[in-house]
Amino acid sequence: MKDTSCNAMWEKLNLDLEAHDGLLEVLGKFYGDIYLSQAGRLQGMEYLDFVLSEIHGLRVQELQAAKQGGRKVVGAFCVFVPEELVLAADAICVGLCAGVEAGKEAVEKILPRNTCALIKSFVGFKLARLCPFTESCDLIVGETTCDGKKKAYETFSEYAPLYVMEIPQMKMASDRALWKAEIIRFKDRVEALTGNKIRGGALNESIRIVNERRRVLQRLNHLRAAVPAPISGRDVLLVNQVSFYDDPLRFTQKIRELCDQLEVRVESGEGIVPKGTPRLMLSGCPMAVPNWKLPYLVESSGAVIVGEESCVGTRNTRDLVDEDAPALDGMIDAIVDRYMKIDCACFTPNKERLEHVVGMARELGVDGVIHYTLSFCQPYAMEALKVEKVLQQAGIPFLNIETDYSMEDVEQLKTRVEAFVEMVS
Ligand code: BJ8
Repeated sequence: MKDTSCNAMWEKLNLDLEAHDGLLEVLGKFYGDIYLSQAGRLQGMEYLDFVLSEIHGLRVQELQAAKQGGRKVVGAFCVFVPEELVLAADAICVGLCAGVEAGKEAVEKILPRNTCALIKSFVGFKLARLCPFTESCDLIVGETTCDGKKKAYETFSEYAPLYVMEIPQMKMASDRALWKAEIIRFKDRVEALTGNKIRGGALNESIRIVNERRRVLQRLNHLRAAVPAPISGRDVLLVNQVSFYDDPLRFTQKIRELCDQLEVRVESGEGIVPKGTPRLMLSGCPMAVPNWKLPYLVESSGAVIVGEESCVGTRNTRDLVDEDAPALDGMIDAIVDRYMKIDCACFTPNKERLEHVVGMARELGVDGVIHYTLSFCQPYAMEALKVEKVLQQAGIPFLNIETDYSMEDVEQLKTRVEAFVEMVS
């Protein structure tokens, strides 16, 4: 993953080159162990391997070229940020990953130690000057989802060009009105940033582009209902992670090709694992790139993951924006309605999520569900108890895992995961 030809660009972006080299080296090693070591991967995965091998290289070069051509780059940490509006203003939207420990010492000087790993990671990447995506952003969009993020953004704004969207906490008519006002405020902000007025034609096109990406991911998830599973959970997690920062048109095309190959595999009754391999589903907090710890533990314990009920998974792809709204106002309403359907644990009440978890588990024919909560994430920790209850009622085995990005608990987690896999086998 180390590409010295990019050094000049990284230097210009003011990265800490030595620490950055170290990060890429560790990432490369992890990727080799966790991904490239898998047997029976389809040719379509070469695209993902290439994107990962160039994670801080080619895509960042593309962003820099776009910026030189006058386009703006907008970063986001949450699936509530409406990418459609960013694209319609001819800007580029990138998901800023926060899936590995970075700059921990510096972060813990300005944030409480008992803050969730995802928050510490994005602040750490900035403080340690390790992420060329963060450094490429003309604007970073935060949101008032959980308390941890909300308060951390106050600190983060001292270091980065930040804009915060107010996310409702309930789903009543007044909340929808608030969310619509926020979408319009965001539209105005993006227009001011880019100098481009968002018009109906461009918005309709960007709605279709983002929907197409969701559709291809829906297709991929649907294929995983096959027995035996045609693709590993690790690989699909990677697909979802890459969806946040690669060019949406290229990504959709490449995953379409991967799905074509998977369809052939399914039709021939082949799988990535033998028939009878325990099928598990993950549910809970998002796993941002390169957070591969739990999926790797699960799949090296004799099970296969066939679904992710998460924002780096079906929560981000389940719902589409209505494409048929005739005018700009109607398109804004369609965006408002689509994003109000997100079943993040920050909402109260959040019964839809429980229905989605059970529905998905049944559809995919899983033998068990592993609920994944990042330590100190109260919304998902609280909902884990509810998820356990509904799954118990549905007769689906459940395992609750709470962890962070460190490797200290790997052995202990492995023992628990292995025992669960044995139990559901
Ligand atoms: S829509 S899940 S991406 S907020 S893990 S930072 S909740 S303490 S990430 Fe999320 Fe948007 Fe919701 Fe999805 Fe807080 Fe929990 Fe940390 Fe979290």
